Amino acid sequence: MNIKSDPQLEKLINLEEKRQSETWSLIASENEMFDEVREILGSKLNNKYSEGYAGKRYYNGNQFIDEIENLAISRTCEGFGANFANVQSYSGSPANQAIYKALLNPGDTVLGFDLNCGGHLTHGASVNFSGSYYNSITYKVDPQTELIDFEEVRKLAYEYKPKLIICGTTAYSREIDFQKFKEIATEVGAFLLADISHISGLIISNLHPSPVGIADVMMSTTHKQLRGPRGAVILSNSEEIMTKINKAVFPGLQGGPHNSTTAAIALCMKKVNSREYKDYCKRIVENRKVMQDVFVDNEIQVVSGGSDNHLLVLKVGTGRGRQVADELEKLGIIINANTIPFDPSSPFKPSGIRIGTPWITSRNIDSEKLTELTTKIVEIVKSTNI
Ligand code: DSN
Repeated sequence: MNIKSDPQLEKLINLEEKRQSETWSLIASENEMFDEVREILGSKLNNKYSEGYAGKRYYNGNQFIDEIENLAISRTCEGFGANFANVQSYSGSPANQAIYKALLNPGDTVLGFDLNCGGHLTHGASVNFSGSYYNSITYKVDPQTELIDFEEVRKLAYEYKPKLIICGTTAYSREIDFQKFKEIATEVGAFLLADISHISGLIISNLHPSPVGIADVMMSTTHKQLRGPRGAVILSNSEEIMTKINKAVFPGLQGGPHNSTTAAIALCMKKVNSREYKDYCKRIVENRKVMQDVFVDNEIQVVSGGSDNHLLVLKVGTGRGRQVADELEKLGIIINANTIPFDPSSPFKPSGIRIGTPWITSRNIDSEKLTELTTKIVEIVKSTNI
């Protein structure tokens, strides 16, 4: 990249781009966006303000922005098979904030997945808005199986009568049973939110069951498996709920949408609705399986004993996750230290690492390189855990 007016910044951007090309990111939430998506993000759509929604904008001159946003909405609905979508949220956390604002009042009870067990900050962590403005209760995994403990979900739901139950994960490697969550939500009269940010590509590709038609509301970031811009989509089959969500996004929380992002979502939703993309998602899962087999063969403990999706959480010794991550970085392998269920250490010094395969799959990693990376991870985990 050339930035004639700012060589200092040019150098830093080029260094980061070089770092990305010379290392292998196994961070489960990261990916290489489609090239054309990246081009759209630099478009002049960015110059335009367009508070409101198509046909109801506050400023003039939005005829093309309206068409672009409508295209993004219709392709998102088609891709996920949902009736209604909002594509304006700036990213995943603001999208979840908007859903809370639409469905709850401050102080209402929310039942979400524990952060240490694989949930997300916005699912009720005490340090986050979701845990400080709302009465947050969290369910965990079963300590033996390390699978979501539905008995506990039901028990807590009956005890605390949440207004919202959240099923969604950032570090959980197993299939989510949306139907079971819905049954419990219905029994206690709660809304069900499915945060599918990590698995939306697998859902679109029919490699994971879809929550559409089950959960009341769903959301996904667009930059993980979907390879789109940093943004988010919110989906529902209920017009009533989507009307509330639209109001919560704008004017409730945000001003003008980021129109380049909206256009980039329109493109990414076209691209993911293809045979080629579905094959790509299959390869994500296959690559994860290859890695998992090597870890298991080498007696490295995998949380829950395995995975059904794109990621693995490995137990690397009490408090040793960050050390493993740092050692791997020296070898050009980028992963993140992660808590494990009931982590005996702290989130700053967690006892696991999380590994995901979307980005290496986007780079068409071959089997030789995949084996090489996996072997290095095994070596570092073993040498650190002594
Ligand atoms: N930071 C993302 C992840 O790593 O899963 C979630 O927001």
